[in-house]
Amino acid sequence: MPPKTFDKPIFVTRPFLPPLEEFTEGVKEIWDNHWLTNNGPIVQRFSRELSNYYETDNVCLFNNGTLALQIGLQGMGISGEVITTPFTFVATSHALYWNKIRPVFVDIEPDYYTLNPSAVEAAITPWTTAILAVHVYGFPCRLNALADIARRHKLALIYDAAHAFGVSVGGRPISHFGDMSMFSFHATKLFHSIEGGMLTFRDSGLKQTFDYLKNFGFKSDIEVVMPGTNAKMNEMQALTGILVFKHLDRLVECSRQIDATYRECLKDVPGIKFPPPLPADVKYNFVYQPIEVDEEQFGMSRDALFETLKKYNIFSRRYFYPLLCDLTCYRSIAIKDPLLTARRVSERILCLPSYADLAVDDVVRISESIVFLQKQSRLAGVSLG
Ligand code: T4K
Repeated sequence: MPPKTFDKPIFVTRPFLPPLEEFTEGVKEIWDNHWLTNNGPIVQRFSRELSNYYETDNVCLFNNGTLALQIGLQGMGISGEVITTPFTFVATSHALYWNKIRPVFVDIEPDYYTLNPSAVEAAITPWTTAILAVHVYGFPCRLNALADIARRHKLALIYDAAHAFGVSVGGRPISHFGDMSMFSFHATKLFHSIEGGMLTFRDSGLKQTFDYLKNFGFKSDIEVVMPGTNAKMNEMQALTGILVFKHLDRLVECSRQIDATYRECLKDVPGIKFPPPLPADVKYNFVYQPIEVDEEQFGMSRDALFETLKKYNIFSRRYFYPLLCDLTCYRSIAIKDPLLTARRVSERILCLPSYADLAVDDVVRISESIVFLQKQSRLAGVSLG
């Protein structure tokens, strides 16, 4: 029997909202303070909480992750060429572009879709100044291999950790690796502050520069020491972040159960591949639910599955397709790496709905729809793609 269509759309994600009473209580404080932005008391409190959580004073908050990364690159003085991944959200390479840096796209690895260290090393030129790697879906990059390459070639190692809030490796927060990490607190993330972003960094001397750059370059009310921009987090964002933060462990646990349910329900479906379980020393956040769809084995292409699921009110997403290097704005950049893995993965990847409020019964229903479509397309003996 065909699966029942969901009454309401099930999107790939849905922001977690803290209990309204908690939010109202916090808003009263903002009203009492009459302080809305420009490093207010709640932003300062949020910053302290994150400093404690990440065990570092080298934390700087921003109004979104994209500007955090842009300013981070600028503050570190990165220029020339930066080796990066084409399998990520556009903001990663946009941040390079806004700093007039040339992105050099190289291939990813097949299991966790992070930068392939050998491909990185092969792409180094005299103009290379940094590696910008992405912990895509929160999967930690090849940390040791990348650190080794960066050290030997004297390159900065920067992580786009937009997806990796709450991830740790060997008991160390993911922010402890590399020279700088950027986290996104966008509403679509497991942990969010409506919009928001954070930099963590090794060199404490950078803090002052980042603070100047996100506030027009002001040193005092009459002294502007650099041409900064406006990238400050406001009090409403910080309040939301503080309230969501209190629920983080539960959010991760709900997402873990969703992951386990999908894996169980879809384990025997031909042509559906999950990333392998992570090494035991990785504490993961289960922020996305990526699967790969092999058209030949599944009987239907990834795109056909993506479209057909919509008929059941299930809105998955092709994060990340197309590859960045194939987008109109980056197409003119010459690419030496054939990007074989990135191309294959990008053609097959599909992120299934996953968010803390998604009931496990609904995950089972989504999975049943996928099983049904696979069987149906097999019976039809033709690809719907
Ligand atoms: N680096 C990486 C690797 C990133 O993934 C991102 C952002 C960044 C850097 C930049 O960080 P930020 O500057 O954003 O802090 C979304 C997010 O907007 C973006 O933050 C995220 N990555 C990217 C992967 O996903 P879209 O264009 O796919 O979002 P949208 O509006 O289509 O939302 C997805 C689904 O979420 C919707 O179908 C419905 C649901 N939704 C969304 C919003 C905003 C809700 O239910 N409620 C909502 O309020 O980019």
